[in-house]
Amino acid sequence: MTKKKIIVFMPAHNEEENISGVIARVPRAFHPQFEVEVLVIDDGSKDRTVAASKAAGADHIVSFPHNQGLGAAVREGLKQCCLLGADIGIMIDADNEYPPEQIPDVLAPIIAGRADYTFGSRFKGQIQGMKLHRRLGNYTFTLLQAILLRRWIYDGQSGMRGFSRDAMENAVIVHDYNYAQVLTLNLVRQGYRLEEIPITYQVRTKGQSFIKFRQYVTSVLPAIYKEMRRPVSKRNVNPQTNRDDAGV
Ligand SMILES: Nc1nc2c(ncn2[C@@H]2O[C@H](COP(=O)(O)OP(=O)(O)O)[C@@H](O)[C@H]2O)c(=O)[nH]1
Ligand SMILES: [Mg+2]
Repeated sequence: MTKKKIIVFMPAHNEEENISGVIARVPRAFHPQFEVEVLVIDDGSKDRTVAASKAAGADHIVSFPHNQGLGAAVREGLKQCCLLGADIGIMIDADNEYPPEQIPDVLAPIIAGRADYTFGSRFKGQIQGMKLHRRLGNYTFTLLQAILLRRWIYDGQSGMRGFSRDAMENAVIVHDYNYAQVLTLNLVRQGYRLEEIPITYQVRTKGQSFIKFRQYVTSVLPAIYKEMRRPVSKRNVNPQTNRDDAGV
């Protein structure tokens, strides 16, 4: 029997100190029906991110010649997963903050066919080292998404997310700077089923976060507005529980 494919992809910008640790921790044989491959999207790194990824055993590396932004890198990751024949995709930050050991947990609802889009949720799990201002920022942007989607969300900025093939094919990321909020607004509005799984998160010990408060707010808020103004057509992903279809 030919196996199905899971691709674990990592957007990375100057993560030479962290990425090999993440790649080494990816479980490769946790499910008898799936093979697991690793894809790195190197967003114009100026350090040894690519060499470190190769040495750590990455199966595929796509390099942008110039830095394009995290939203552009995740968009490319989803596209490459489809081109490489993945049945399921999962992104995980390359900075060693999220637990690759929990990839099976985060993918379980998709493998079981009960969800199309999953998060490793820090706020449902355990957090080590997150500063208060980051925590408040996370709460605020998560609450905004919950209000816009009229459903509870725990961790709207998670850097660990699983996707069904269908969700990967139809996801739209409307800006290049980031993906966190607009991707969820897009997929949930299309009717894809979201589930959040508790994970353990450890703030990075090497390298720096790229997030600067002013740039984040001035990039993310207009993108959320742009996404919410876009009409999306509801996909028939889950006729049983899809509220719009409930009375049909
Ligand atoms: N593609 C891309 N990825 C980036 C960029 N800056 C950071 N990243 C990656 O995005 C992920 C999250 O970045 P990070 O700076 O840790 O953000 P934080 O976890 O929200 O503080 C990591 O894997 C980074 O390597 C960028 O300009 N482009
Ligand atoms: Mg990080």
